Amino acid sequence: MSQEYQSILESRLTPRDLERLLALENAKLHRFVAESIDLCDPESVFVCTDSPEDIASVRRLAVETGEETPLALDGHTVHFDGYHDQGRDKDRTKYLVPPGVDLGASLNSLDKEEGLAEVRTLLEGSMRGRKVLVRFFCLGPTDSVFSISGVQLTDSAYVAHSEDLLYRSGYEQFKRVGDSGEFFRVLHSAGRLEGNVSADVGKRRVYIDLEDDIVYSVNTQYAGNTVGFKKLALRLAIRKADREGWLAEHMFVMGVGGPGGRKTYFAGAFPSACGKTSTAMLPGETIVGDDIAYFRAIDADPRAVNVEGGIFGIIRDVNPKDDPVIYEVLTRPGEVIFSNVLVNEDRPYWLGMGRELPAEGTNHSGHWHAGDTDEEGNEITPSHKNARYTVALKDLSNLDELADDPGGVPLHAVIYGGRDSDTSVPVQQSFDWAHGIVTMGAGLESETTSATLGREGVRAWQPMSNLDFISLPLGRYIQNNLDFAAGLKRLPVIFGVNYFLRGENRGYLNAMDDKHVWIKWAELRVHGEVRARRTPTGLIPLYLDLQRLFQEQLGRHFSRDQYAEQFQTRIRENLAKLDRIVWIFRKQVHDTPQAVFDILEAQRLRLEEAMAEWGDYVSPFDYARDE
Ligand code: SPV
Ligand code: MN
Repeated sequence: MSQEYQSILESRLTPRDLERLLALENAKLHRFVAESIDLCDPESVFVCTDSPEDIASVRRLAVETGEETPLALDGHTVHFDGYHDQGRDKDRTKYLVPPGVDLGASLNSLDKEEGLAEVRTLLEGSMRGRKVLVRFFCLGPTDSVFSISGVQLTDSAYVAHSEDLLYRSGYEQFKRVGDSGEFFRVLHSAGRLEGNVSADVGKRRVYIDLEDDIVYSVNTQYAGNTVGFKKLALRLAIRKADREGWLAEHMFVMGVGGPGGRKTYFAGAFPSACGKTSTAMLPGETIVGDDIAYFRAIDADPRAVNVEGGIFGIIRDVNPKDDPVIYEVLTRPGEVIFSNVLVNEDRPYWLGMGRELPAEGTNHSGHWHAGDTDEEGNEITPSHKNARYTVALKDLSNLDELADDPGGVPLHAVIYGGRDSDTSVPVQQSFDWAHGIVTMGAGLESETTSATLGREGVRAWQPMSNLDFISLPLGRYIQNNLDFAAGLKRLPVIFGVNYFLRGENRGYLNAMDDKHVWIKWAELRVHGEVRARRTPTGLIPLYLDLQRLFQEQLGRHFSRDQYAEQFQTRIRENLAKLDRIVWIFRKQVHDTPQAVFDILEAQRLRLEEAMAEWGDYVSPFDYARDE
């Protein structure tokens, strides 16, 4: 180690912490820690190992600093982010790129030197008077071809505590690997605090240095901007995957039961707040992960892992009927961090929990009464719409038995879904891998939600639900997805779903649990056990199969009229969507693969032919049955 780093570390770390850090023989790591401490100037440094005592001390610290407050049930705490720090800040999340690198118009990037200078100025002295926690994690299962090591420095014990629940420990892995291998680095400071929340959110920055695999985040606490190994590292992983020939995706992974006790593994991409976690949590099925997946071909077999070890889930609408598994975890003792919920007499409350909420309490706005408005006159909801819970997967009764398997799970199917009120059918299978990747993945649109700052309900292009995190020129990222199929001995089957179709009076056409039927149908299709109808946009279920599945799965009747309304092809809307998508691929993406245009054009021709024959809306009963 250079003399300079050594002397910084020796003067700032206690002998115990220094010894812990030096036990990891990695010069690049030592340098990162020394430089970060020198820049942020914390009062003390805690190097956290994987030991239960160390992990418990982080949990205690989060309460001591006041970032978390214990609630009535044992193990439950609540954390509040500032009123204006309640979602991912897309505008101020930027890629730092060296001169000459062009990521394309849809990616937010900034000259590297300029960005580094700016964020370093904001980080300078930002940790004064506080303790910095140095944490080590492993993305993906440990001891696996999927494993990626990561180190995070943060002055927020809440962030560090969340990471304990969300990631597999990585100190021992760093020790084993030593100086070999790449790793991700994250530096976070909540910045100046007022009442325990980041005070300077106007100077919030999340900058991602793609060359050096370092993320900087400052003046924010919301986990999506600060828990480095969530979406921030996903952006780094997408680059690494591109270099090494695998995929990093914004997807859940789950096991779906089929006839005879069979299990079929699905990965699914949905934009934030569009039913992703509740799909992964369907009662009776098993969860591997709810947010981020890595895919690799191992001996030509497609395999998937959950990058994480926990869930940072949206709590809104978690109730005993719609999300019984999570509801149970949130209402019994056990380690749970609630964030931005309403608290009354030490109990958490949230929108859609299936019971009446108190008319006052403490929430993300401070002390709250029903009817309170903010400075812009907007009504303050009792809990924030993006309020969350953080739990470890090991505390769930439905955790899949292969969740930590170093070889991952076999990837049998991929689902893409968005929030689409008027265009796509509830479920359809693609004609083949490329058709699914292009029309269901790359062409996905979704209406915006409260998981990101900004206006809600605006239709936006959301390729693979990953747009916010794609760190490559988009065409290249899509090509990587197309190429993943090459040479596989078994191809995952691709499906498109839409849980948000609305009828004439704008009401939703589907109940929340209908998704279970779509998934069960898809499971049968993977094994070729039910037939389908061939429409211009994909293969849809037969009515009788859905009628049977609704009865078996939900004990409900599914009528022919419901089928006819939900599964009709809305030709006009589909053509309008194609126009929008083709325009984006022509004007906004500078490296669109030709295959994208070819596949979209073929879809247009099929839609136009159907329109010539049947008109603007085609009944599903009009289509022939496919084998
Ligand atoms: C999402 O918004 O997609 C999340 C939460 O999963 S965040 O950590 O904000 O990304
Ligand atoms: Mn997500």
